[in-house]
Amino acid sequence: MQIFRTRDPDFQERWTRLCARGSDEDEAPVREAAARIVDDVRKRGDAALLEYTARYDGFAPSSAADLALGPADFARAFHGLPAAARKALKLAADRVAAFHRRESDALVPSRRDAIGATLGQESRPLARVGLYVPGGTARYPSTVLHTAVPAKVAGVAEVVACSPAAKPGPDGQGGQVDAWTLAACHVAGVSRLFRMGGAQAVAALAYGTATVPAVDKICGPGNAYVAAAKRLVYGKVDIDMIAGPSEILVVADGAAAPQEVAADLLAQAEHDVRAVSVLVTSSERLARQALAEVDRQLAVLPRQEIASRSIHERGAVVVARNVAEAVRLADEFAPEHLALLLRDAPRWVKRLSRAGAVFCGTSTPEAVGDYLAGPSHVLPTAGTARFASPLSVATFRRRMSVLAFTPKALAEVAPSLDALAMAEGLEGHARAVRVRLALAAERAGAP
Ligand code: HSO
Ligand code: ZN
Repeated sequence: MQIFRTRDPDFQERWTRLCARGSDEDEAPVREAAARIVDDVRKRGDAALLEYTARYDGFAPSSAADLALGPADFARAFHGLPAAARKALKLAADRVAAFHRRESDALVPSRRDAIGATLGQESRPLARVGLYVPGGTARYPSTVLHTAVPAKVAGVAEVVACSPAAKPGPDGQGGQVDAWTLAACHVAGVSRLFRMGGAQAVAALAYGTATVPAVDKICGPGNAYVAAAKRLVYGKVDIDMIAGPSEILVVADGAAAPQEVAADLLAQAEHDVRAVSVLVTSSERLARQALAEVDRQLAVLPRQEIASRSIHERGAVVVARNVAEAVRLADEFAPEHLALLLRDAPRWVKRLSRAGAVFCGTSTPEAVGDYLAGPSHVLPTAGTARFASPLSVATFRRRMSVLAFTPKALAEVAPSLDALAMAEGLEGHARAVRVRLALAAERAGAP
């Protein structure tokens, strides 16, 4: 884990490099492979989807219909779990729903203005959305909850999910999706889960196949191929964001506990070898203690191999001159997760504007947000918190503007409208107004 200080002569160079973490989906080979797959599924539908699923997930059902699991499978999985597991899923789902129900639509309310034009906006849920739930080395039932629950709160009628099945075991049996993920579909009200992943899953959801319905929007995190495919299908469907590897930036002062700092860094690092964990601290002593503690905790972490590569290849400790400087750097980094292990954490929030989610104080570990705090854990990564927001109810709704003029209001603005239309050389527009004024005059003059 590299360590450097803001007063080092080469600080700016090192910091800029750290901030510039890109994601591998920008790499040409990933983009090209994703484009080939998307194109193939678009053209050949289920046949291509089945081929890629067999090749990449080792799952080869006899018909594409077998890719889908439904409410009966979800209910069976849910009721097969121990009571404590069912309780945990329900608690998480309830808290996520409760938080997202508090979201407001922030609409422009309909209002009649001085000339008699009634103008406003209304909002409607998307009809059908597709959620990508990552598979691979970890399972993510929490991601089912943190995407499907806000979608249902938004009023989406049909929520379908997809997730790659586990690789077949020694018995050769493929197609397994873990019980917790299926149970989460039950709790969240998912309609169908397709056992498919990668770029082929994104393409199937975007273009539709005989088996997979085309959706209006694809949401949820995935690997580099998924991210590249989402970029490719954007425009045919909407997407939530391009998610890169998970990341955390911890800002800690001298009073922070090194054990907590290290645990938060490792909780992120264990996700993925490409995860990014950064500590920015005002205390040289804490920096040293945290480094030692990371090594101690790594030695006994089950996912040590992944976490160790992430920490050593992508992790960093930065020593700042003071807390204000540390907070300024954190904002510049625009992390997905920003943990403030500071004595007066909430006070610093007003200085921040560029983080996916801010975790204030020692009793708010980032892990609480991953599972059951309430706000969705799908957050902008890779510095996109500069402009992007967390997944929310708004992600699943769209607005439409509604306009209604009275004849008097139209007459009032007609001369200006005419002038604008003629200036653009669009006399047809001008005539569409003039014809109404003429008809209105006729009607008024009629006996
Ligand atoms: N930290 C991940 C979410 C997650 N953690 C799911 C555990 N499960 C990205 O925000
Ligand atoms: Zn996590």
